[in-house]
Amino acid sequence: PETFYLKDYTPFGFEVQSVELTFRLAPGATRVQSRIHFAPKPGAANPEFFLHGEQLSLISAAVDGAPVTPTLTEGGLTCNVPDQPFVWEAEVEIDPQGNTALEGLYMSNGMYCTQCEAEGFRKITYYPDRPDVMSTFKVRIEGDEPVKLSNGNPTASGAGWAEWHDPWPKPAYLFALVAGDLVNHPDSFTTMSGKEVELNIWVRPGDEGKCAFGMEALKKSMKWDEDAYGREYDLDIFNIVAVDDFNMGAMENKGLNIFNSSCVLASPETSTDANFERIEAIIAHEYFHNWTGNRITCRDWFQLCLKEGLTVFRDAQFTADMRSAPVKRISDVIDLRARQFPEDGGPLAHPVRPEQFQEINNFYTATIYEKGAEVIGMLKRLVGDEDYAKAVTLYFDRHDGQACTIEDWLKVFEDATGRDLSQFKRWYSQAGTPHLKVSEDYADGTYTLTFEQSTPPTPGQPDKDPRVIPIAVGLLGPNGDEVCATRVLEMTEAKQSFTFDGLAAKPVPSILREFSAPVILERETSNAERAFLLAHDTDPFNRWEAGNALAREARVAMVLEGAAPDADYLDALQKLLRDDSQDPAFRALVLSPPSQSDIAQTLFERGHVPDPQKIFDAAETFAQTLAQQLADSLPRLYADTTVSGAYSPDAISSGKRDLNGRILSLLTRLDGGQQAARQYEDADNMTQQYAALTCLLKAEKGDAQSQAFFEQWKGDRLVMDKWFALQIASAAPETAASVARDLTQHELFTLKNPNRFRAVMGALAGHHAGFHHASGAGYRLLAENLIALDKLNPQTTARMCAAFQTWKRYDADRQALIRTELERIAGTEGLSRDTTEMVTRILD
Ligand code: B3K
Ligand code: ZN
Repeated sequence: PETFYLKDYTPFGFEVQSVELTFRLAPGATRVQSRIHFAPKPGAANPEFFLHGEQLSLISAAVDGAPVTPTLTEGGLTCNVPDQPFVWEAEVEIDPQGNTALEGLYMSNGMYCTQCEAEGFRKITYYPDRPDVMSTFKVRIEGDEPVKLSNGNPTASGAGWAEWHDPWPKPAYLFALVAGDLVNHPDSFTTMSGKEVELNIWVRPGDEGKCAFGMEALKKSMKWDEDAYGREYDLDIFNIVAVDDFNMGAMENKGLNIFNSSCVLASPETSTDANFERIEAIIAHEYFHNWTGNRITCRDWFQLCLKEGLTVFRDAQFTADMRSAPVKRISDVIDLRARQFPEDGGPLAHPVRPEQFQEINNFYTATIYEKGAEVIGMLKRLVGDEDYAKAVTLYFDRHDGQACTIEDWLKVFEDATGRDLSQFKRWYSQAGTPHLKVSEDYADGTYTLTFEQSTPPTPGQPDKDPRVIPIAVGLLGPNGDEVCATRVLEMTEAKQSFTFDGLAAKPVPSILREFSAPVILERETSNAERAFLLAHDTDPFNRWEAGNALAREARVAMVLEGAAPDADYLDALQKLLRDDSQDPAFRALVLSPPSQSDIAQTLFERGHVPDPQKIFDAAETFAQTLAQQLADSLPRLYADTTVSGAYSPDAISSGKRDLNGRILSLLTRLDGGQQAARQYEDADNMTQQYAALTCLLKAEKGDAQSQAFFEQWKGDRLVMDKWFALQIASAAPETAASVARDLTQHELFTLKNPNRFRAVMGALAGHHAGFHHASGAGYRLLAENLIALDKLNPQTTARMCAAFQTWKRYDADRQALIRTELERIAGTEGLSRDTTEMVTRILD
């Protein structure tokens, strides 16, 4: 397959002045007529007129009204066109019904919908399908469907047709069309300049009752973007549509966001607290794209982090403002370490701005999104809040309506602050997570911290240059008081020292507060010091981090030395659990252990070969010991954290329920599931029902409840996804793969719905000891299903291949088993470009 390079960027030779599209909808044979005004760009001598197009049947084409016969090529067409402005017209036929890839125009439960990012528009009609080609769109939809939506504002409609006009020039990847039998949850929002905007969430009949929360989240997002960034909405109407079959979470199409129904539909009975929080964040994310992504878009797909990193950063700020900032930060770092660090440390490592790809859909990664957001966080920390605001305002002023690059983004910071960001730019060009080694020295009241940075080689990048690393540091005195408030050290050299004067005694340092840079901190320290920080640090992130390090060291000692769970750590946990002055959500986070995959990564980094079964056993032993030690207080703790009264998904109640769920899981280890069974019976919301069922299944006491749950919810696809996933997540390591295999035979399992596929295969891949069971059954099952899915849906297949990315961590036997499966996938005839690229990179 062809490889595309950043260095090869060339602008398109034509302006697109306007686009008019007419859709005659029919499931197996939709006709799309296009009428596009092109004008050669001044200065471009005889540019090639190439339009992308895939899986299209060309019916007719004309230039300035005269029929033409274009040359059809691989992936598009070329045509002779005049050297002055002209009108291109074409009619194509497409097959939405047969489109199982869920890219372009497809059908989900009888409803038409589109997904164009990144390169799906070319499956709708012939077009220069690249983000730097922007135009206004007029769309006419003809069909019997009662609801017909597209981007922009509605202009006219009649029996069997509707017309839309989007006045804001946009790239084709933001095009959207929806048609079907939908019902709406309406509302409105008055913008800061007093314009009233009509808001709708469109869903399948029956789902109307699950829209209210999403609508509130949307209004909060609109208000927040005005308050925090001065960004106002710019159309008369904003529509959100929920779709069951969707490859990812949601899509920010201009004025017509399309959502995976799992990321917008919510009700207390069917959604957990975690679902509510995620929905709020994704609605915000897509809405915020209206400015960071849509009004200012990307010049080419190598610049993807320009919109994604920034929009993730903005949605994280929003969540921090709506909920608890420290809890959000801790959760984000847990997520970064779980998803981005393994990517950065393995065969799929790539820079935040990649320089090459075969299939761009394979680059919607944790590196582009989450590390992309971390880079913006560092920039903000370095320049300060005020200059950040100045620079971003300049970005909006200077680049509104443009398709931009990372250079444009950094330039507004340079211009607003006078800083030189050329070294900082390495964060965009160098892959890999820097390791930061710390050593310390104290003499005569002066404390010195010395840092050394190094980044391991990544594919195609053997050597790395030192980066700019903002290191937020505070110092605590021996009695636990802070003797030096947070200071941001700006590291630019490979090795660099910083001093703190006038100290009465050797301090305890709190380094990388708020996780001020996405690095791996390496520091020789003691458990006593960690416990001290857990008790006294003023930075909540580092307090959590100290507890997390204690947990990690305890696990590592158990796995490597067969040690007993560390007594001091158990002690510290108990104290914290009982400390009612602490936010329950924070206590829940401290109580949640590092994931088993995380421990495997730690062991690997320290030169050991991780044994997944041993890691699993250590986790079990630890939890059992903790439960026993807390035996006397668990019932009271459970009672104290139980939330009663009407369900509300707010941060305080959900934090409390999170803690309560963790206490219940400890309690279940002692009472054989009695309390969990009671909670299951009494639960009037999914959070408590699901938490109880999880505990019961884990204890192998939940057969009856699992059956009942199935009967109660078999009609609800989203709840059934939870049921599928939970069967696997709660299975023992030796049975996880066979449980998953049985579930693929279940009547409700289908390859056609990405949510269901992810529920089963994602749960298998997420069961560390089960997936990596020495039998290789987990690897085999995943490979078989990836091969089957690839024929229908390459995008979701390719994404799931990442489950194998950590394979080099494990022993030779496991590596051989995985290699066999990867080679089997790679050798499959007709394998998609998406999956081929992923498997090849992982194998390399
Ligand atoms: N921009 C979309 C993701 C598109 C993925 C294409 N494979 C959603 C988002 O990031 O908001
Ligand atoms: Zn996004």
